[in-house]
Amino acid sequence: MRSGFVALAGRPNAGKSTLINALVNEKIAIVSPKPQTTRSEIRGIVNTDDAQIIFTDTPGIHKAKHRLETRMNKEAQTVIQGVDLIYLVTDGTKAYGSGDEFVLNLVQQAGVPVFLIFNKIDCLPKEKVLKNLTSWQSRFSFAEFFPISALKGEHFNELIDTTISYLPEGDALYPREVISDSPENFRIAEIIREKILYCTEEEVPHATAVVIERKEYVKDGCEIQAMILVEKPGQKAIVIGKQGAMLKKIGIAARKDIEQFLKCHVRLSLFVRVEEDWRDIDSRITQYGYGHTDE
Ligand SMILES: Nc1nc2c(ncn2[C@@H]2O[C@H](COP(=O)(O)OP(=O)(O)OP(=O)(O)O)[C@@H](O)[C@H]2O)c(=O)[nH]1
Ligand SMILES: [Mg+2]
Repeated sequence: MRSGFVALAGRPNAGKSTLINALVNEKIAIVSPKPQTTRSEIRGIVNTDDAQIIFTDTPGIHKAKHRLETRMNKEAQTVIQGVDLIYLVTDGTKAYGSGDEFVLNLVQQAGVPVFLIFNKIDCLPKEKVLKNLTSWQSRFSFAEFFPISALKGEHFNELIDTTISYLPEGDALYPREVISDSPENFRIAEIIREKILYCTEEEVPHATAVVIERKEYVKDGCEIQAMILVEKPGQKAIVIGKQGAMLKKIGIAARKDIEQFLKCHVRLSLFVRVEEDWRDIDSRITQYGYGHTDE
C-alpha cells in the first residue's frame, strides 16, 4: 500500500481546481474564469486498490495587493512545503512569464519531485503544445510531463498510476468513502461565492466573502441563511441589483448546486452587508475561513 500528499500549485486561473474536481470525480472546489478564485487549501482524496492519494488544491500564486492575498499565497507556499509530490499546473495557452518563474522557484525550494501539468491542451494545436512544452523543459528538471485537459478529464489513468509510483509506502489516512474534508458550511459558502464570481465583474467578486449564518435541517429539506460581505456600499448595490434582481439570480443558481450537494430541498436566504476593508483585516479573513493562518 502506498499513500501520500500531492499539491496542485501554480498561477491563478491555470485550472488547478478544475483538475482536482476531475481527479476526485466530484465538484469539491469552485471554479471560475476569474483569477484568484480559490482562497484556501482544499483536499481531495483518490483511492485505488492499493493506494491513497491526498491531493491539495491551493490558491494561485500571484502578486498580493491585500492582506487576504498575502495569506492566500502563504497558504499555497505552506502546502507546497509539506507534500511528497507537486503538480505544477500551468495554462498551456499562455507564454512562460515572470509569474511562472516565481512559482517555479517556490516549487524548487520544496525539494520534492515536480510534475509539470501542462493544462488546457484542448485549446491548442499539437505543434504548439510541443513548442510550449519545450520552453518549460529547459527551466527545471521536472520528474514527469503531462499535457492534459482538466476540462475534458480524459487520460488520467496514466497520471494517477505514475503519481502513485512516486508516493511512499504507507497506510490510508482517510476512510475510503471520504472525498474531501472541507466542512459542509464552507462548501455551501463557496458555492454561493462561485455564483457571485460568475455574475459580477471587476473588483466586486474579489471583494466578496460569504458566511453561512444559519443552517437547519427541517423535515422537508434544509433552510440556509447566508451573509454576503462586500467592502463598499457601491458593491452592495451591485450585488443586490435593480429591485433585487442580481441577488435573486445568484440565489437561484446557488440553490440549484447546493441542492445537488446536500441531496435535499433547500430554502436559501441571502443578505448583503458592507464590511469595510475586510480584505486587510486579519481577524475578518480568519473568521471567513480564507488563506493561511499562523495561529
Ligand atoms: N479550455 C480549457 N479550460 C480550462 C481547462 N481547465 C480549466 N479551464 C478553465 O480555466 C478557468 C480557471 O479554472 P480554475 O480551475 O478555476 O483555475 P485555478 O487554477 O483553480 O484558478 P485559481 O483558483 O484562481 O488559482 C475556468 O474558466 C476553467 O473552466 C482546460 O483543460 N481547458
Ligand atoms: Mg482554484
